[in-house]
Order: sequence, then C-alpha cells, then structure tokens
Amino acid sequence: MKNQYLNDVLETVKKRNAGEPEFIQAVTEVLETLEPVVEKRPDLVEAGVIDRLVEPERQIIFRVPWVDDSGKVQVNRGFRVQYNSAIGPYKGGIRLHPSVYIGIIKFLGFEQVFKNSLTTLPMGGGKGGSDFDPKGKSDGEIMRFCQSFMTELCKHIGADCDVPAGDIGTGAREIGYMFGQYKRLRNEFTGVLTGKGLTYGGSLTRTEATGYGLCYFTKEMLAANGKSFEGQKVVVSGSGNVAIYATEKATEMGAKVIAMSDSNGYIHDENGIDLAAVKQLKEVERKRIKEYVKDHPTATYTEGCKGIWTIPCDIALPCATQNEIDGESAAILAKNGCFAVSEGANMPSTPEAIEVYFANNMLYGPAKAANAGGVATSGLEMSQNSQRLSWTFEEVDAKLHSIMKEIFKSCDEAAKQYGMEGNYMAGANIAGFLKVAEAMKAQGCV
Ligand code: NDP
Ligand code: 2IT
Repeated sequence: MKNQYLNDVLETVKKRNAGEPEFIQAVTEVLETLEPVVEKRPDLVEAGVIDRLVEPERQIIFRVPWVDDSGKVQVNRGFRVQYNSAIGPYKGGIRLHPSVYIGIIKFLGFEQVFKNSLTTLPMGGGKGGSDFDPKGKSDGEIMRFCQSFMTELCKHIGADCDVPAGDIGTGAREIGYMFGQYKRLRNEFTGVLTGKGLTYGGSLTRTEATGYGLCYFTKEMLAANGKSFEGQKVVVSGSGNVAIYATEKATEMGAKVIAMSDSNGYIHDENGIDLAAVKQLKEVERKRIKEYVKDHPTATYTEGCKGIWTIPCDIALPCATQNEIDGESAAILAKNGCFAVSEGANMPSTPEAIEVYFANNMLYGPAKAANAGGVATSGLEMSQNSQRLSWTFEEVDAKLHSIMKEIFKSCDEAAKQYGMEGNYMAGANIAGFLKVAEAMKAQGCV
C-alpha cells in the first residue's frame, strides 16, 4: 500500500494479532481497498475510525464443560466476539468446528461488520463459536454441549444487544437447543437468536436465504456484464446449508450444477447433481457425500477437497470454508474457462486467488456482498419477532431478492465512484465501510 497511515494501522494489527493469519488476511484486504477513501475523507481518519475498526469492541472466551454419552467430562472453548455496534446490535453466526480459535472468530466478526452494513438493515457485527466438533456426536451430546455453551453465552447476549445465528456446524437443531436453554435461564421469549424453527419464531426463507441470496447477487453481477446462469456449468463446493440452497436456486435459474463436496472429497456428474439425494444424505441422514455415488452410477467420487476446482466449469460458487481456493486452483479455473467466482462461504479465496481472478478479467462476487442474504434474512426474522408477526415465504423471499439487488448496486456504484469500475470487492468494502464509519464518527470516540 502507498498510504502511510494505512500501512501504520496494518503494522499495529500485525503486532497485536500475531498468530492469527486469517484475521490479518481479512483486515489487509479491506485496508488495501480503502486507500482512495482515506484520501477523500481525512475527517474519518481524524476521527480514528479505522484505528478503532480494526479492534473488536469486546472479546469473550469461556469454558464449555459437558458430559459425553459414556459419562466422561469433556471441555471445549467458547467464543463470542462483539465486533462493532455502531449501526445496530451485534449480529452474526456461531461456528462449531474443531478448527475454531479466536483468530477465526475475529476474522468472521470483522467481515460481518461490513456485510451487515451492506444489507441496509440496522445490524452491527459479531461472531461466535467453539472448537467443539459436532461430527459423530449423538443428539444428546449435541444438546448438552449447546446447553452448556448457552449457560455462559446468555450472560452476554440479548434481542437488543447481540443476536447470534447459525454458521458451519450450527443449524436448526443447535439453534433450537440454544434457544430453549436461553429461554429457561432468562425466562424470556425473545428474538435472541435467528434461524429458529418455524414453530417458535423462525422466519420462512431463512434456511434458503444464504444460497438463494448468493444466486440473486450473482445474477445481478452476471447481468451487468451481459451474462446469465442460463445453460452454464456450475461447480459448488460444500454440501451444507449454503451449498444446498445455492445449488437449488442456480438450477432454477437455468444452470447445471455438476459437482459438490464435503470436507472429505467431491462428487462429479456431468449430467447434473441430484439435489434431492444430497439433501437426504446431508440434511436428514447426516452422512458423507461419498455415499451419493452408491445410487448414482454416472457420478464419480474423489477423495480430497481441492480437486473440485480442476473440473471445467463456467461459474464457481465456493460454499464451504475460508481459503478453499488458492492461487493454483484459481489459475486452473481460469485456464478451464471459468468466467465468474461468487462466494457463498466467508473468505473462501486466498489473496493469490483473487489476484488471479482480476488478472484474467473474471467476475468476482466477494463474500461480504454475495453471501449477505443469510444475515439479511436474519434481520427480517428480528423484525418479525419484534412485531410478533410472521410473514409469508413469498414476502420474505421478495424482500431478500430486492436487498441482494440493492447490495449489488451499491458495490457497483461505490467501485465506479472510487475509480475501480468492475471491482466489486473494493465496492463492497467501501460501501460497507462508509455507513459504519459515518455512524462511528457521529457517535464520538467510543
Ligand atoms: P454447514 O455446516 O451447513 O456446511 C459446511 C459445508 O462445508 C459442509 O459440506 C462441510 O463439510 C464443508 N466444510 C466445512 N469446513 C470445511 C473445511 N475445513 N474444508 C472443507 N470443507 C469444509 O455450514 P454453512 O453451509 O452454513 O456454511 C458454509 C460457509 O458459508 C461458511 O464459510 C459460512 O461461514 C458461510 N456462511 C454461512 C451462512 C449461513 O447462513 N449459514 C451465511 C453466510 C455465510 P463437512 O460436512 O465434511 O464438514
Ligand atoms: O456469515 C454469516 O453471515 C452467517 N453465518 C449468518 C449470520 C446471521 O446472523 O444470520
């Protein structure tokens, strides 16, 4: 970066957060795109907005003890990072995965601040999680873990303060157990979590929202560049919540999804993936994706995740996890003629991969914008809970659709305004930043 002030901020971030490469990666990407803003808006620099933005407001780390089915005590570590509350209560998911540590939760919380700002809804940014591994656990074990996790977390959250939701490893089942425990401990039935079941305050369309939203955003990006999903071959990584509903909507929009994956490997079928079978395996039976080929003779299964990016496709939708596309995979995608990458997962592309996208003039839909449909619909769930009403599927879906269109528009316009037309990553960072920055400046040095 040329800007000395931003370089100094980044140096401080590196020193203060040594050993947290994902957090430093997320901050670096944003600071690099804020150079033109810093030049145009010395008032924001003066107000110390960026110096404050790179430090979370609050970080909570706690012990999560629970008893497994054999009667043995297990101990996990729980996290909640309340990153920024300038424009609304902290809002963001809970990730349950053995790789979770404070650096992962901080990078996700940082990204969430900008993403939530882009939704146009009044939500600050936060993220939580645990190094608990839900794989292979019984329902009883999952419940006891979730109850113990919430026993501590409930001291720090609330419908007007901090509203968690799902993320990797946290779906409707986990949210249900957490909500039940919150209600029992606090004796309050409030919208303290989103992604709830439909019988107790959940919103229609929330399950589908991230994947559908990703396709709504991508459709806008493609249309702005004279393209569409119609007749395109699509590769979707992951086979969880985001991947499944991205596949559903992309197919509805006329594309053919030819590959999906999990953390063990990927399935490939040039005839198109049978999504009902994937739903049954992943949502109902909680089995591995390799089981798919047993009943699908034209499909192949390959061990290892990275190979999925060697399958020739037109559009890639990474929907699994951070840094799943590196420079090498991006180069293979480009060589095979892939012309668009749009991110369902958070930070799925390494900085090297992003360089490859730009060098090859590929369309790039950055996570903060492209996957904001999930949290946007969480925001709509909060509104319904406050009103004590529930809206129809069509109503919520229509609102989600128009939010995603608006998000694309603001990324596109901000990129143009700051001289980086077509760079939706810069556009998302700048548009997301400006709203939060104005609010932080207006509220003084807090
Ligand atoms: P799920 O737990 O439902 O699914 C995650 C999928 O990704 C699974 O197929 C999983 O495979 C795979 N995966 C997870 N970790 C890894 C890994 N380290 N390497 C390879 N594959 C992996 O999570 P979601 O679908 O909810 O989340 C997917 C991504 O989307 C995450 O980056 C999340 O932060 C992001 N996101 C989620 C939103 C939501 O509303 N749920 C909203 C916005 C973004 P396996 O089953 O083998 O673990
Ligand atoms: O990364 C994300 O935006 C989410 N996991 C969803 C957060 C939410 O509060 O719905």
